[in-house]
Amino acid sequence: MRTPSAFVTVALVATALAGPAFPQQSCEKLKSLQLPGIEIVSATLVPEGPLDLTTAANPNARPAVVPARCDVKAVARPTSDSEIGFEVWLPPSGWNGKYMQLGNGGWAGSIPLPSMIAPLRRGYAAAGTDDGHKGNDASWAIGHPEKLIDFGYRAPHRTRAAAEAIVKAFYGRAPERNYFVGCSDGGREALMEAQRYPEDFNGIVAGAPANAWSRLFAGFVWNEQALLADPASAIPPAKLAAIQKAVLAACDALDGVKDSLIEDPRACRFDPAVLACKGTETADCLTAPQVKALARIYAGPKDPRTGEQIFPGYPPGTENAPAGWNPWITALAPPNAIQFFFGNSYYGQAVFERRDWDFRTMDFTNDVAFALRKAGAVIDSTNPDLRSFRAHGGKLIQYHGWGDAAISPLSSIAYYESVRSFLTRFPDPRSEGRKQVEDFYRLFLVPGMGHCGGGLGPNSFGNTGAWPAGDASHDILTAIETWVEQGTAPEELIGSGKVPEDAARTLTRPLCVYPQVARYKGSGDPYDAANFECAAERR
Ligand SMILES: [Ca+2]
Repeated sequence: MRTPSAFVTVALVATALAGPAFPQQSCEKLKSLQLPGIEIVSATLVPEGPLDLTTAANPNARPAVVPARCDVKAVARPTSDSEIGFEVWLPPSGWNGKYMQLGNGGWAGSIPLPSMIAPLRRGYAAAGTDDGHKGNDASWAIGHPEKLIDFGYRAPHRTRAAAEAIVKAFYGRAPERNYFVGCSDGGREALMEAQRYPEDFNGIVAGAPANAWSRLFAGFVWNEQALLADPASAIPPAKLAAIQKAVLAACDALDGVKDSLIEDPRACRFDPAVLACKGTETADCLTAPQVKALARIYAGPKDPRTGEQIFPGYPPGTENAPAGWNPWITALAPPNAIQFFFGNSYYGQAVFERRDWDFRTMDFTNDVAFALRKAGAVIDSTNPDLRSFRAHGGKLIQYHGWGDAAISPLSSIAYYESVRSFLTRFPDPRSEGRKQVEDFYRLFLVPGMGHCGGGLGPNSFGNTGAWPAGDASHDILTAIETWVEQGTAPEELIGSGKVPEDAARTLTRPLCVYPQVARYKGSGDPYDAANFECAAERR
């Protein structure tokens, strides 16, 4: 068996030679690599072939063909209660000299293998972690504060450090660039890394971040209470089409194009009362309790004592979109009631650690404050101080769909603005004005898009992990690479998708750097990005 010191020697020699990015040793020998607090479970050279991607949360996942890789499975145990599973995939040939770590979804609990395939195909060494537990709820958190920390921030950070050592041992040198790409919980992890470990990554893509976790999940319970306030409050899926239609009638044309997409729903003033049934209840109208529930969902949770907005409500316009409000918001019965599941698992299991916790007891003044102090202190990634990340030269791209029924996109704006506000007190002499933030952090809002993808409109721009095969110049993953490696910041992305009213047609649309919006030039095909420009204000 090779000793640790022999590994160090190999690494030093290879570094000195700065040789090509080929493996300096066999994959199998990584099994005997000695790293403090890390157990290498296996190191196996796997030929290209189908990989089983089923997990507890996704038991019906189809297998995918994955390129050849040196597959390193490992466990990190930074505390006696830790069991952080992670996996590193190393290209046996054609390594691009870089590392990409992929984020999780929901409560994590499995390694995000599906997201690791595209980076591997692109030549990256790719890795992901299960965040320190198995399974997709938060029952593991009861009585395990160290596991909560592993989930909150330790697992991605430890994975990053261990993966670098594994890459070094295999190729003889460390990655030249390090990237983190994640959406939802992965977006939370992405911002956590930028805030807490600003030197870990050169480039970060944070999609639809669940970074204000405690407040977001309070919103889930808020919706739960709104829809179950009385038996007549529930909003049946059959009524979502009428709601969306009424919203679009009021707001679609505000952006200059009637296309069933609302470029900036903040400009939309929609009163749910217009849907009130005039006589007999039908699928096209809402009863008084349903109007009240809908208004509460749009408004979002508020502290009943101070009136403070705990978390933003949901923008109107995609209530009936695929994977939209049903199942995210309005579904009431398991297994489809996603927000109910998340709200109850966080407040019941992670915050109060009581299996019998009842969402009806939620006190939006004291319980949210308690959550922020307790679990939120390790899970929430809302710290606006990105000075160290900026000083380190880090670049951050964030995106969020305007039709996200899981996490209100207004939350992304709130975090971005909090960073901007914070940094005005600490100006970087190399930047001016608004560029203080834009020089390292840009936010893109996507009209119609659902949670991390899906929904309506221009919802495809490399966000779902698949790099476009052809011209990728406006793809988000190419954008972060270009920004980090060439210093050129993205001025716009191009999203593509289906025309909402004609699924047989394709549309493209510029996605603009917030706070700019895409403005129709006034002539030409409104489904062609060429006929739009990113502008500071709506006309
Ligand atoms: Ca429109």
